Amino acid sequence: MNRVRAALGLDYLDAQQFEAVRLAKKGHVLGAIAFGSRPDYEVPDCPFAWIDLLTLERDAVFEVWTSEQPVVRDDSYGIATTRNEDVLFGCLQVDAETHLEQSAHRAYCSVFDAIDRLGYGHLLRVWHYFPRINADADGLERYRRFNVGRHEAFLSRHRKIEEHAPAACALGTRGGPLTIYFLAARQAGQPVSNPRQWAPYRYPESYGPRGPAFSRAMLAQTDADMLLFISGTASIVDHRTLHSGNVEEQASETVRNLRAVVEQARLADPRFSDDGAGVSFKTYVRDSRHLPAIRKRVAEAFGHDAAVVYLGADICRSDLLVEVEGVCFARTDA
Ligand code: 3EB
Repeated sequence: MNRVRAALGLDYLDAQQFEAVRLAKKGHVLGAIAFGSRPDYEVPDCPFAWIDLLTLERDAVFEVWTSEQPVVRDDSYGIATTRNEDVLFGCLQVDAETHLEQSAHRAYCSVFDAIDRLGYGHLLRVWHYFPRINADADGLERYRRFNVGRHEAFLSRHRKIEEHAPAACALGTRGGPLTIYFLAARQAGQPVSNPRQWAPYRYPESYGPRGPAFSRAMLAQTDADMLLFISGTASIVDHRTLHSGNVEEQASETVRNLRAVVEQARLADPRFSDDGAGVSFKTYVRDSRHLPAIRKRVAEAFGHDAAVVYLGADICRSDLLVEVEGVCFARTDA
């Protein structure tokens, strides 16, 4: 399998901790994304976005990606990027009030063009956030319009979705633009499927004219670590939402899907393990009253070692109450 030499770091920090990391790891911060209340802090000098979601347990959460190797900043091509020798972090924000289809298409095309020109042509993981995700726009849900634009961008740039779809998630915010941030690499990752679920890009047309272009997970090998990017995972079996209206059951089904994806990754590479430590989750909760029930299930499943951040967000199917994304680090030098 291809190797990414530089080890990556991921932490979910509060404002003070982030400030400390900015100083301690100057020149080694790939990017930072803030979730929570409107920032009253100084905008950092790395690619950065603020995303307007409710944080359920803390004030603000900073998702911070760091690199053992020093990073190079490059904002050509209209996207804020940093890179080391092997991976590139990028972040962009575009207006998403209307014409979401076109906005998504343009944004994705500019991502593809930028990563190709910079020589990091393989998307590993992409995060998408935009407001009113479940709202109707001229007869089609905004999430479905987003899917059309994303799909068309893969076609426009001659990328086969089955081969190139990254791990991803798409969540609804309280306001603001369409924010996209991503990790891309010089070497392709390995897409991982979930035998319990259809590939999203093969969903029936009843979920929209174009399926969502993402893979259930993406495996990337580094010298020191193996990384597994787990896409937003929810209570979906085959292509159907299960347990409509039942948050406990949805949380349990989501855990079964997370385990199935991790198991699949382990088949692809036996050096991968899922012993709770080294796992970070972001858990999206549609209705904050469901937090205790969801937290209970996640803690039962993954123990208290796993780093879990809880965010209030709209999920891309209106009948989904919970979604969990993850990053697993499995050290392979032990
Ligand atoms: C699903 O499995 C649930 O549109 O990028 C999960 C992860 C979901 C990513 C995306 C959507 C996306 O279809 C929704």
